Amino acid sequence: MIIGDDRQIVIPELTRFRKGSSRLTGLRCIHTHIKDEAMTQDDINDLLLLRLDVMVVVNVLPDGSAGKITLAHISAETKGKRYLVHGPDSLEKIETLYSGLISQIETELERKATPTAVKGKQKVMLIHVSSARQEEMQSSLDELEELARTAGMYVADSITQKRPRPDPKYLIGKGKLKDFMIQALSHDIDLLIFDTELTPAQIKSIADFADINVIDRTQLILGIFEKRANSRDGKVRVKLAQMKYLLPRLSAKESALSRIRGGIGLRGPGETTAQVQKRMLETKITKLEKELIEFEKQREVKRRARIRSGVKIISIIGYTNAGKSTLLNRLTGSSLFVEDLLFATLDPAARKLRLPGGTNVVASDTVGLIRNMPESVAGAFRATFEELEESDLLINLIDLSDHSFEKHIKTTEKTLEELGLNKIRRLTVFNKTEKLEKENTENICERHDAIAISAKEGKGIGKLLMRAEEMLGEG
Ligand SMILES: Nc1nc2c(ncn2[C@@H]2O[C@H](COP(=O)(O)OP(=O)(O)OP(=O)(O)O)[C@@H](O)[C@H]2O)c(=O)[nH]1
Ligand SMILES: [Mg+2]
Repeated sequence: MIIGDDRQIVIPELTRFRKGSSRLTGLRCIHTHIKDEAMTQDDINDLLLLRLDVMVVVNVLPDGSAGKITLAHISAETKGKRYLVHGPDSLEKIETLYSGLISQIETELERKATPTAVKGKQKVMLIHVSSARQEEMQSSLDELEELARTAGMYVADSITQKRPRPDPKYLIGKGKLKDFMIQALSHDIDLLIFDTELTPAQIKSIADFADINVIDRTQLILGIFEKRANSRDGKVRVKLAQMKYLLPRLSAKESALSRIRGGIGLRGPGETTAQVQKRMLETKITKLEKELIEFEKQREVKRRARIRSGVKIISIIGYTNAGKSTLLNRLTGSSLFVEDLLFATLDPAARKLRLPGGTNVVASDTVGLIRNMPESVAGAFRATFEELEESDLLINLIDLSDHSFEKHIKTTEKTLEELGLNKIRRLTVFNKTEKLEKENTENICERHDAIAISAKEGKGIGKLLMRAEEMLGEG
């Protein structure tokens, strides 16, 4: 039993006491109203946002004794009203109604829950908020959905919300956010993913809003990178990116843990521990950065050796999932990891290759690009891109079968410019063209002065190699 006063009630973290997969919290909130009013909208919001078993209002009579009682509970209906209110009525009536009610609702909720096909996967809801045009929003959401799928999640729902300027505190209006939260909770969502980078303050205030996990696009990408990194080098980079993302958000996370519910705010007790954790994190960051410098030195040695040998370097760059690793496999007969997932490659490989005219070269793969690459991630992987500097030729590989291929080209252009790599000779290559009309492909190729290939089926590879050798000879 948790007892509050006339101002607030502090509900501690109770999940470890829960048994089974109950869909409600197991908490019943009973409170009094001294004015002669029954259930208020705030009471209902608390019921829905906290997934309480029931919300009970006891009206207090002028002499201090208990009067009529009102009871509200979450409805198991997926459509229509999300809650039901009974009363005001006498205590006896409400009591009869109450027996067996909760287990009945839970059974019903369980029955209507997640289909078995997605069991074991995290059920997520995506939220995109911006002032962009509808199609722009949708294409961004599509990509977020791909990212979520790559992370092994099940996307149950997604929402777009047009807003000229983001709300500094909640990103969207408080009312809208409340509606989204209730929608998420009633669909039994495990996680909300925002299609943007949230500020520390936004994460805190959104997480304080309801008992639901919230992450942003950056965290999702970091999570994928974490799963994908195999080499020590890659692992250190990802860890570093994660810590740099976490550092400014530490205090926010701390107080979200010791969160106060019921719509009444109070500072969590975690503020000082956050300071300690911050210092620890800073120490770890310094250590990892040192380790990374060691890696850079080793790479530098290898690089020098490569330059001395005079072997030309061809690097395959492009948007994530374009087929870069597939192409490198095709060119060099290797068997690098290829997957229809974003960021399959985090540990780029380099392989020797002999071109048709007899030129020996080294061909290398790169980490895929994505639009709006989070700064923390970009920073940690920048060095691996800077190595592209010594390339004699860049093969810019583009998945022509992707509707957003023109945006992908722009992202690559922008990245190359930022890294000062736009002076290096570049060959534009369209991949996955076996999926498209030949005539159409030819037109696009002409416009972009590009070569069409299918890395998967091995089409156009000879032409690509010849063109590459020609370009290498030119300079
Ligand atoms: N239809 C078709 N699919 C292809 C072709 N080339 C590659 N793919 C597929 O595209 C997906 C991505 O290929 P990868 O080689 O992993 O792509 P990547 O560019 O290395 O991707 P990341 O490492 O994740 O950035 C895989 O499912 C491949 O089988 C092609 O020519 N045609
Ligand atoms: Mg790859």
